[in-house]
Amino acid sequence: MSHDLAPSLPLDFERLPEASMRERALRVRAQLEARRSVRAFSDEPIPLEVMREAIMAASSAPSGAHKQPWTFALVTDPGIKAMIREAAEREEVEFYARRAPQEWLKDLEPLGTAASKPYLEHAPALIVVFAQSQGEDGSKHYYVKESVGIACGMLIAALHLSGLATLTHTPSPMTFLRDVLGRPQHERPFLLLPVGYPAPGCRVPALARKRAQDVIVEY
Ligand code: IYR
Repeated sequence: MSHDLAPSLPLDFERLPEASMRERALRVRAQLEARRSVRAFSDEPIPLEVMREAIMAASSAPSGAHKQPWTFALVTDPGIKAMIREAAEREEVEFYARRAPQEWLKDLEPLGTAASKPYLEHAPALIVVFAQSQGEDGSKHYYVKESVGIACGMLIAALHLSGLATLTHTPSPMTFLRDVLGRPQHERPFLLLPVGYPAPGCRVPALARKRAQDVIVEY
């Protein structure tokens, strides 16, 4: 059996003194803990170069067999944002009025969410993340949800660390995004992220996060 091993290069890795590792770990935690989901955006424009850099940071995520099974649609066109808002709200009206079970609606109450989604138009940019179920040529992709999920986490972190606010929005179902954006069949809408600056005076729910002892089990 022949093996087609990729050419290799030396790993670029900086070994840090433990004291600076501790310092960095605390700082990274504080920075990431300061991220909040924002539902009220200013319509002020944002530097698109920052968006593109954050998307490319996300696109460096690990993926199954390095297939990089993602496409990021960066939407700033007001007409397209309006179409997305209209289609999303049509689904959300159904969701809140009929589709959602009572328990789900009860769980959403503290967040104050509703079928109206003005941020889809007010936010200066939307990123629609698509998961490619296979390659353009029909080639196999692996661990697609895991890979795209990791890339989305990196995207949210990159945008936050670059000074932008985001919302993780998942209208359900969101297949309409493929039609509105004219994406091919093998691309499945995975996540919709409004991005921008928070509206002046923006408030967020006072939510508690789990403590270390609630989320870490050490063996
Ligand atoms: N997609 C709906 C409902 C919703 C669901 C969950 I789970 C949330 O954490 C928040 C909202 C909406 O966007 O309103």
